[in-house]
Amino acid sequence: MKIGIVCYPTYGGSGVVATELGKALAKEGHEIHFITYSQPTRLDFFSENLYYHEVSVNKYPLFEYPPYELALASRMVDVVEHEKLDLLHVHYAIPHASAAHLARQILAKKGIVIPFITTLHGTDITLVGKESAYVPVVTFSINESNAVTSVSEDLKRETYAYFDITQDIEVIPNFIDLSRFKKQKKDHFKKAICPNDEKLIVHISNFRKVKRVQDVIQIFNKVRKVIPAKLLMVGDGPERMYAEETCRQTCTYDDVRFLGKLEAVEEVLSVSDLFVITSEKESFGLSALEAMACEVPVISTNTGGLPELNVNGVTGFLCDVGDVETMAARSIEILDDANLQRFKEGALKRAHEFEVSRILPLYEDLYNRVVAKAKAEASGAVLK
Ligand code: GMT
Repeated sequence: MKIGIVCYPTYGGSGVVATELGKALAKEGHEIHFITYSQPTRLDFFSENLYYHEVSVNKYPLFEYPPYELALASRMVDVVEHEKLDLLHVHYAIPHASAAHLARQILAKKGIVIPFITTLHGTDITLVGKESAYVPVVTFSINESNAVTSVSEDLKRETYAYFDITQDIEVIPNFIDLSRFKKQKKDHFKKAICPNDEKLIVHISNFRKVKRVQDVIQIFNKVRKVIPAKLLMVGDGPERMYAEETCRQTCTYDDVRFLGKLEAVEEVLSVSDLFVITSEKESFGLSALEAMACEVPVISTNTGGLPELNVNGVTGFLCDVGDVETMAARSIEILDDANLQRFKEGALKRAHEFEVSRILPLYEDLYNRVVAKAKAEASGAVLK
């Protein structure tokens, strides 16, 4: 099948999922065309089945806000027409779903049938999508999609609760490539960070407000009073500066390292003992799954889709948002040498349930159904 994938090419989870999905589909022999404004971060190699089409927006002086959505729709039209695509799969509702709808209409006028699938990732519904300025467009473009998927049951519930949705939403969770995300032997790295055999706690995110990174630091400060520990903060974003400031003030700065954005997160995860994710909202928690695949137990909040991934008492613990006291106590429990191995094994076992080879067929099955239905509808329309 020839599939166009539209996503944000940045470090965010939705872009990662879209890129990894495209790569996995290409391996299965599908022809994948990425349509976005810059090369997706994890798409930095050559494969005969992968293509990248850049969307460029001219910064004409008249435009205070360059019309990206229109440039994207036009590029979709161009790629569908010339590469003879069967399907568009857009990740993140805003503005990708509405641009796909526009492209589909333009192509229909040319007699070309192009169904589109929208995958909801989280903040496109839980934060940005709920802004009243976007609600009508988000609702409309979800309802107009040929199919809609969400990355968790919770996100599906939330979408139905907030928007007037007439469309079926299929849940297809995030997935993991276990050939890449696996515990590697990096003893020298562990020794360098934890010279006295301290336990290593890690947090990975885009440091947005929704991640509550200050909670991570509070938890760490409580844990290190009981267990010698170090903290690695991976990623970058608006809250990083405040987080660093807090570390300086609470005198833990020497024990905390801010590593910024890292491509090979699996190397850091390979030497970590505990992953902490304190988000206020989290539709799935791909970073927690990546940690689990590297045998790292997870302390998470019990919000959004996290309880669908992190199994309380088995792969880690689930705690109320902001309850740093309990999160610290549970962290200490996991890091206790009498328990740690059991949690590591639980985390890895659970990660296997989200292996890409298990999830990919769900997308392929959906693609086949959507394309077949669109073709049948089109031929029915012609016959009438
Ligand atoms: O976590 C982020 O802020 C990035 C965001 C995105 O849209 O790129 O991630 C969302 O999509 C990921 C992939 O489906 C999910 O694993 C994340 O849980 C979700 N983030 C939130 O819901 C906050």
